[in-house]
Amino acid sequence: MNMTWRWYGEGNDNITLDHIRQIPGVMGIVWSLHDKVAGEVWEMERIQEVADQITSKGFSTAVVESVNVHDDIKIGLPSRDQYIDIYIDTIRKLAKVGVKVICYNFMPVFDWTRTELYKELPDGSNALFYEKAAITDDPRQMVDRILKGAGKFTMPGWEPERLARLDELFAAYADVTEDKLFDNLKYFLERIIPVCEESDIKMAIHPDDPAWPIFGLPRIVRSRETIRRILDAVSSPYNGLTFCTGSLGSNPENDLPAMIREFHDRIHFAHIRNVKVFENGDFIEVSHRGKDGSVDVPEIVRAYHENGYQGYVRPDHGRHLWGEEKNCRPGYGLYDRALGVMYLLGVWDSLSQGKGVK
Ligand code: DNO
Repeated sequence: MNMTWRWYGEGNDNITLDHIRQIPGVMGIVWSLHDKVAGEVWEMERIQEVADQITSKGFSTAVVESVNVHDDIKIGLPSRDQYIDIYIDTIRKLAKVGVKVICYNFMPVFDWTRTELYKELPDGSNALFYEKAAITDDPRQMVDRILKGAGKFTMPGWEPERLARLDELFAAYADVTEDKLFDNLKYFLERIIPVCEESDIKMAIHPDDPAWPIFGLPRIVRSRETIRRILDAVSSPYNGLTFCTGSLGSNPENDLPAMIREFHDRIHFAHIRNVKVFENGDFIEVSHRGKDGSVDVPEIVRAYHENGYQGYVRPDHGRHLWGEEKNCRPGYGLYDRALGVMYLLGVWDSLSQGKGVK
């Protein structure tokens, strides 16, 4: 497994590349041009500038998370072709700085959703929480609540500029059913995958988080069947997955190790983290340790290990510890993610004893 770390860029993250260098085993930085909105052109100079910062500290630039997909592509408007052309231009440029995997999502309107950013855990740390009953038909309430509770950093996909257009966005998705969204994803993939094959960049779709429809919007990456349908729709290995155990693990019906065993050769990026799911369906993000939550993290690592997984991995989210609350991006502090790296590598290394699996 090739361990990586998500970094939001200079001046946009409280964690520096020098901090990350001190976490054992991290080989690559997962990066993006975070100020770019979906559909905007990525200039080569900007790409090169961030890639140089990353490589100058000895890290690989192989994973970009995310190049966001414009809503017109998800909705299937005639203007989608022009946005797909821009996406293709970005893929070609990213290939020039050694990018091998692009993580993206196809969730309408929102990226991942939580109802509380700093819910206290029994040990006094705090973490992202999802309360089912707090998600009503009115997304505006949720948005106000999240923006009010936020510190100096936002959650990805919850940028205030974007949320200001909420009513307009909801109206635009009014006729988009699950099947229509799926067809629009297929259309997008059919256009970009040949370019990915030429450029040797693998697309890795991120599952919906939580793994069910919210606010009446369709969600199509949430279970074994829905994932199989997407991978079969365009059968190239360049059409692959970001397998996020926290997102898919929000629904206890998802048998995560079995899904890894089925999809491993199409998983290009693994987000490994734990969630504790309560009986009423609420869930909270907890430490990576298997025993602390509902996701059997050692079994997840074992499923990758037994398949000789060589792809990219990141510890994904962590709790906020030791004064991090509101001083780091929600879910993206330094300490718990660093503990997560060590836990994941610990399990991996113990499985590798004497077997020579890197
Ligand atoms: C959350 C992330 C997601 C992910 C996007 C990919 O922490 O995993 O925001 O980056 O869904 O486009």
